[in-house]
Amino acid sequence: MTMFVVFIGPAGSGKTSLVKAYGDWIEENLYLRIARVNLDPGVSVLPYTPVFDIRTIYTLQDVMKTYGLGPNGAFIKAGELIVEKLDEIMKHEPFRNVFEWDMILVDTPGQMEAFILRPSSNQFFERLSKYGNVIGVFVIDASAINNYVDALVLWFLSILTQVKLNITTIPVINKIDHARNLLYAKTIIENPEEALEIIKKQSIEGIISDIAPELAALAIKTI
Ligand SMILES: Nc1nc2c(ncn2[C@@H]2O[C@H](COP(=O)(O)OP(=O)(O)O)[C@@H](O)[C@H]2O)c(=O)[nH]1
Ligand SMILES: [Mg+2]
Repeated sequence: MTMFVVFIGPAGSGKTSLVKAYGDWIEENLYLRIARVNLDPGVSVLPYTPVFDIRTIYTLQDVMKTYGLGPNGAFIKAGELIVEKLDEIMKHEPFRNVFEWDMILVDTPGQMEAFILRPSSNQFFERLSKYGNVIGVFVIDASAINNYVDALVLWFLSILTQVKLNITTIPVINKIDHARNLLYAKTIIENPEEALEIIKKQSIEGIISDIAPELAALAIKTI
């Protein structure tokens, strides 16, 4: 069965670059048939050649002009349009003949909150799951992590995304050449119980000291 791998994450976390690099790596090493899909109407240049590109139907500029919106409103509207135009989108490759591909890598809009965190994403993923297995890759920018709590918050965001979309979502630490200190993310992923103990011992002031260990404990339950 074809697998859809959907790249999700905050703007600038490296989703588009990873779709290119991961797809190339799979093609070269595993010889699988890879299709790339761009769902970001606002991107200007893509480093890969998409089999389907939402910009062939509308661009962010089109949406801004047609609906008289600014960039943020247009990103929200563009997410809703994906669902409104779903039947039309599904008539295009690679959706039309999904069985011709082993893996379809889906690049999502730069503004995660305008698509993933809204109802339109659920409708989109429900439809996608009729065509193949769908998994999410939650891309975390390593340079955004400066301590254990930063790592925990981003990990938790990945878990919330999984809950929201109802698809298995794997947190991936990206841009490791830009990491401030890889130890925080590494410990959270490889040994979350140890990270939980460290967070508990840190004498952090405020609400974080009560909530962070509980978030960590909840996150560990989902592994
Ligand atoms: N240093 C470094 N920069 C990266 C890496 N991956 C992406 N970038 C840069 O981060 C910026 C945002 O990347 P992009 O793939 O467009 O992120 P997106 O908004 O999540 O799709 C671009 O300038 C990329 O060149 C990486 O692994 N290391
Ligand atoms: Mg992008």
